[in-house]
Amino acid sequence: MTQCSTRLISKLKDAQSVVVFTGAGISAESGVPTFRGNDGLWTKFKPEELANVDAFIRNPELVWEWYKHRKQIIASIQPNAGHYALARMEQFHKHVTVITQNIDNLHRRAGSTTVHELHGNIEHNYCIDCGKYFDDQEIMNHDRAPRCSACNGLIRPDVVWFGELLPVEEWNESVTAAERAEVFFSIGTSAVVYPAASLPMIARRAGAYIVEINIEPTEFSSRADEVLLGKSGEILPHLLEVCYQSALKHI
Ligand code: BV8
Ligand code: ZN
Repeated sequence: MTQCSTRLISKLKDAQSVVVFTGAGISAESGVPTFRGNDGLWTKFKPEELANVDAFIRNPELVWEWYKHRKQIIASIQPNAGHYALARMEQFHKHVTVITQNIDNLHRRAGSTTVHELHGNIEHNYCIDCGKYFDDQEIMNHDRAPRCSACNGLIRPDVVWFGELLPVEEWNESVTAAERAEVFFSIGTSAVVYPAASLPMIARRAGAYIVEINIEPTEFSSRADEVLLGKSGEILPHLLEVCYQSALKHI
């Protein structure tokens, strides 16, 4: 287990505001497949065939088959020790902001209260013509691509596809949080999808202490102040034990 440094312990002891930026890796130990790992989703499917609006209009049945498969996985799993450790972090700082690229809702289910979902939420759906909202109960029993009860338009999952803008408020609040962070964690992300992947650099430029947690080095690792190599579901509970217990002893 990679140890966290005394520098990180002292940074966390005094930090008012901590930001945690997460990607698919933090949900891997819950059983959610990642995108770019060896067993990643993009090794089986091509994002350009599935995660963009043209693909959806061209072949809504294929895209719905993929999202229904992922909805079923996500409905059957639980947050893991990493999600719960982040939720517990809130008792030690004035502000803990979770900024996630994940669409699995696991941070909220683990108890995190400030969560910005940059790429949407797979449990939400809406009509592409009139915008009417549909939750999963209303659409999951359709065999074919579900249609809107109000205007018969195609219903889509409320996620951000390639080439689509991120939700403006979520993005703006995430940038503000990154600029204010004293400690910024980047956890379980390959940091290759923009603009989300620009957040660690925004935080670094604003003076935050940057910690990366991943099972392997990423494109961003060289710019982190500290890299903790290992599974987030193991490192985060350990980090809570070591960093915060000693912080509590100093109070
Ligand atoms: C945008 C859909 C502005 C939701 C996703 C050409 C045209 C248009 C845009 C672009 C273009 N070229 C580039 C772009 C920008 C593009 C982009 O960045 N492309 C990249 C790939 C080059 N971005 C966009 O299109 C974004 N929008 O730019 O709009 C715009 C709009 C119009 C006109 C002008 C400008 C939209 C991006 C969102 C795309 N949606 N998915 C869904 O179905 O999920 S992307 C997909 O990647 C997911 O959302 C995912 O969240 C995201 C990032 O992946 P990661 O989470 O990092 O997952 P990954 O598998 O890669 O990595 C997992 C990591 O965890 C690994 O490092 C692994 O080692 C680690 N790990 C594994 N297990 C563990 C672990 N770590 C710790 N513990 C473990 N146990
Ligand atoms: Zn409609």
